[in-house]
Amino acid sequence: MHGWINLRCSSHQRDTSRGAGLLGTGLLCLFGALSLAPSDANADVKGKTLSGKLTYDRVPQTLDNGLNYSATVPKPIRNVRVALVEDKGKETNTGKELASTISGEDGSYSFAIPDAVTRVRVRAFAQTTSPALLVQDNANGNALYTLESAAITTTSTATVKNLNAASGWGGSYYSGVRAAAPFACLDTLYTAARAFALVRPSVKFPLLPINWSVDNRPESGDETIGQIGTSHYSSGSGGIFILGKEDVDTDEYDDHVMVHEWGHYFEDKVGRSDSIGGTHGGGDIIDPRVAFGEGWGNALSAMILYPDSKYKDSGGLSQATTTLVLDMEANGVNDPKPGWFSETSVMTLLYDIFDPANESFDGVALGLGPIYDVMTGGQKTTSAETTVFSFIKALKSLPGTSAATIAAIDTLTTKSHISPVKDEFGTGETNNGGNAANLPVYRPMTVDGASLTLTFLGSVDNINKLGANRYISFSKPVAGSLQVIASSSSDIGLTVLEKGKEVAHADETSSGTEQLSFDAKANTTYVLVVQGFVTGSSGQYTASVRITSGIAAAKLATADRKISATQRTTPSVPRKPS
Ligand SMILES: [Ca+2]
Ligand SMILES: [Ca+2]
Ligand SMILES: [Ca+2]
Ligand SMILES: [Ca+2]
Repeated sequence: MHGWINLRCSSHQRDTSRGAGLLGTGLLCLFGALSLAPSDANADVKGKTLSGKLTYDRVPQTLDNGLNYSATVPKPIRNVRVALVEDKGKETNTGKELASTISGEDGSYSFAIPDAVTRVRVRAFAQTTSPALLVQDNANGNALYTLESAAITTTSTATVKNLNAASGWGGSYYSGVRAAAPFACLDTLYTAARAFALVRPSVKFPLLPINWSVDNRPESGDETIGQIGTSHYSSGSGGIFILGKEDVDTDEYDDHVMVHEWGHYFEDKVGRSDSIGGTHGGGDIIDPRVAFGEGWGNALSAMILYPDSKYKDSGGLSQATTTLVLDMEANGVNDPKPGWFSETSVMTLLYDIFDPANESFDGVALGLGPIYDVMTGGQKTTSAETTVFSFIKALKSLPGTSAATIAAIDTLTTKSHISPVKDEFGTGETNNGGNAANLPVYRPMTVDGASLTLTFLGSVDNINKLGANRYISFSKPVAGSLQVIASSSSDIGLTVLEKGKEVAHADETSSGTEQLSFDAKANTTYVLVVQGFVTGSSGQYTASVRITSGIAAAKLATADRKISATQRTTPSVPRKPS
């Protein structure tokens, strides 16, 4: 069971028994001056109630100057578990939990108070129930954040007590507990999950832990002390990590950043992503699986936070700098090389599919429902890899899609320099991203047919760039063993995938021949990704590939073993888009 961090108002009885380590962020008066009733000795009143509203401080972003603390507004703490705790005049941890409820959409809560009980506390957990989200301190034993009142005397028939989780801002730095931050994280991702639940009520999102800490900073290392690299989704732990380091980079109020990471959680838990991750940014001609994954996260943030189409990241000293602004609605901006390999093209395209038909080239207004259907339908089951081609193909194939809508989708993709999509393999695509070797997107091969020569671009700066990755599709009418043999003078690796799942992999030598074999199913489309590992060089290099029936010969004897591709590929997906 989780411990919990008590963000309560208790200056009159500061407890030190649990130690600064667990309390971590210290204590803060959460709802202003206490107003205890003059006497709590009278327990005669029957049918007592305690009610109120729970709020947190929302600090808005600006386009140029980071967070604007002077414009802070209270927002309701929605859908969280709220406990009524008996107060015995001692530390609340030992107080008996008398009842629990769920706060309303307006942050309201209400309890019936047992007749004999005259002193209670209200404890709100940073934990929603539907969908299930929680915010924990990864730098403090994954303690669950809570917001707790001081003692409340309940001798009247109806007692009202409102609680506000304060930002802790002291005018030029955080002088108090940042009690609002965990609830800001929670509220943003509650909004994201609810948006889908509203259009598709049957949606089921599994529990999502959100890891936030004042210690979470952009350093690689040990996440249990706050070295989280950057805000990111971790498929390993199934949780999201959010930056919180004051004067460096905080993300709890950067709601687009948070939803972007939630988009990766969405793909992982209810959809599918074949993205290989790695460094990325606007203007890259990148692996189309990465371009789709990052474009999806950015676009989703603006869909959820519509009509705020501008992704903003605040940071720096006093959080007073807006370090990044990306407008999902502004097609072509910061997109010098548009196309199926550009995350900027993908994000503006996806956003236009969602938003109203509000630009000369934008006649599509599908909203979130069809996007959910595609992401959990055709995009999840495609035999190809998850790219803009598989997404658009599935979108155009949704039942009931009119010819006019299909034509309008084609107009939109054309605006992003993507040819009208015919299938999930990008057949007929004409935009080669500046090098003829980048097309066709997938090269069909015949088992026991001719060999194929692939050309790689050694000038790319990372192995997740388009020029380092080539895609082959193949199938076989009858089941049986297949072998793939690829020869190159340079360093390459082979991966065979079935609907995005790896079925075979070979990356044994630094140059020479890679080979693998696997048991192929009948009439099943496989994708072979050949990855070239030469970067930062000049010129091109090739690999010759054959796919034949039978089992590959024993692995070539070689002393030249090397680290595996999985070790070389960045495991998590960096957030900062540029
Ligand atoms: Ca930030
Ligand atoms: Ca647009
Ligand atoms: Ca639109
Ligand atoms: Ca639009």
